[in-house]
Amino acid sequence: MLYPQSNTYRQMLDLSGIWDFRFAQSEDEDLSSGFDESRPIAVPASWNEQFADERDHLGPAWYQMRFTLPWGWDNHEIHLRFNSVNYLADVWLNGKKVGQHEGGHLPFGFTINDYVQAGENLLVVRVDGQLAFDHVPPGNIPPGRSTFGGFLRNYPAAAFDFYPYCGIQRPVIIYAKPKGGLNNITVTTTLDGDMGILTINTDYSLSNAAVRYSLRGHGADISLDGGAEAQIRVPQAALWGPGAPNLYTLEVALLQDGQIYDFYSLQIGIRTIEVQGDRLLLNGQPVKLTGFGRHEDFPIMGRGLVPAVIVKDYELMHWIGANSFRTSHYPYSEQMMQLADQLGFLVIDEIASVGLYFGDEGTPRRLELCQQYLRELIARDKNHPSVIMWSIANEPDSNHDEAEGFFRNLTELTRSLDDTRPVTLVNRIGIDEEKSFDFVDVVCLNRYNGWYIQSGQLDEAIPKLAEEIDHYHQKYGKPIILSEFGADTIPGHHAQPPEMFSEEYQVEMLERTIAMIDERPYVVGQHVWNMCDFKTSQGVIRTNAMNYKGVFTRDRRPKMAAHKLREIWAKS
Ligand code: BDP
Repeated sequence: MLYPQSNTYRQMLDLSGIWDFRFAQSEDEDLSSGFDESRPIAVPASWNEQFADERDHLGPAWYQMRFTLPWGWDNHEIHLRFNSVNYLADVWLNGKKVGQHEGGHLPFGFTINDYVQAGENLLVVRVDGQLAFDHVPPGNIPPGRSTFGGFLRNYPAAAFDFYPYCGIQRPVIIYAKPKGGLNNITVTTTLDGDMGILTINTDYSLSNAAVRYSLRGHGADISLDGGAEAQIRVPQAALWGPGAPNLYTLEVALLQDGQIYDFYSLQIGIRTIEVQGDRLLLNGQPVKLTGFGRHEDFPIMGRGLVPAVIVKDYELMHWIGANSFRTSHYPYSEQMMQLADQLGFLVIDEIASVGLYFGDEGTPRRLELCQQYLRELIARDKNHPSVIMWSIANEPDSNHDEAEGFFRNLTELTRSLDDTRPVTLVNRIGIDEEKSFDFVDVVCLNRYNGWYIQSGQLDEAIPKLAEEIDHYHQKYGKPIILSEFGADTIPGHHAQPPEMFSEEYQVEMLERTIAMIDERPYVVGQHVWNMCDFKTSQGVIRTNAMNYKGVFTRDRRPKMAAHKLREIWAKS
């Protein structure tokens, strides 16, 4: 799936702005032809923090907006693209149903030539963010079924630890492209000595067409005429990696009778990523990940796209010496991914399969959704050099008998869609028999020794964690990433000797944990939980409905631990 772009052959119109909004009066209310009474709402943004009431109202709700097509689009294919709507979206144009999409963090779109009209068009979207046991991620699950659905109920009752923000959370774009033009471009890169090899697959439906490929940058200026498949060899390739995010511009021109008919340009990084024994190799060299699990979360915007926050977060990650992050616990915006390529960050790209449990009638539907998310994610992110690994789940109940088949299926599906990147699953405390570690490539462990277990006792916690990590290493011989470790920390709360929730305790826990894993070369990654404090559901373990494990506050001010991490990571 190509991100829309404007050039001589393609045009796009961003529908961001103030739309009309109202909550549905009932489940079966039908406002698909439009409505008069409404309140204004910003798009993109979650709806929950925009109003003075109804924060926890998860829908359904109705959005509408009016637009007029730009001049000259008549002979083109016209597409409507939603970059992210959480959770369930139903779309009508001029009163006619265009389609539906389930799942909150991946783009979807429709060809709308049969729906648009000259003059004004009315776009109506019904969005439902209500939690349900057979959604992914799930919520409102029967008591006792999983960690978050246990006796400690949170509100809203998400089976995951972040606020279930709803709405049209990323831009809505209309774009026009030449009929039968470029639909898809897939680029993979390999190395032969210092020769970079690009293998390109292009999809289009125009007949009697040819394709001209041009690659420019870092001294290269290569043009090649071919068809849907091509290979470009780049002598003395400037490789992509953290610290040297070398990108080439690949231009793909679809030709008819020697004339350009359609055109698309993309940024390509030449790099390899592989697992060899218990190491992770980037461009053939062992790489160690430093960084964070994050969230797309900011006051008022909720999970809505805020370009300034994206830029700020990369600035802070650079300042602190991070080289990577995991898209915990759902795919991040395409803007975030494009900047990862440009700025040289390594990304573990995760679908929204968090809070998964087994043993009820929802499993088949949850599997279907995870499969759909993987297909959509890989279609969206396959060309990003920054993406070095696919994560198929965060902390599922993966010791359940049903889990093995479930995750084997997802692992195989991932490999069939992209065999160039390792696959991982992120395991949680208390899963003694992780069913997936036999078949995934990288062992990701979320561990809270010194927090949820051995609380307040770092002298006990660190050796226990070391023992467990060594056990996993011996058992599987695969690279290990400590994908979460951390401590809730109220900014400004101090204690000597350090105690839980104080800034000193967070510093000491992170410092001692990192010192321990730094002695183990097979621990190829350390991702602190979390980069920033973030909003979650109300519950007895979440003061102010916040998770305070950030090393930065929610408004991006450093806690003591941020300075400590900067000192530690500067040395590595
Ligand atoms: C882990 C989850 C993460 C939570 C974190 C925590 O993966 O989503 O926010 O614990 O409790 O279990 O802070």
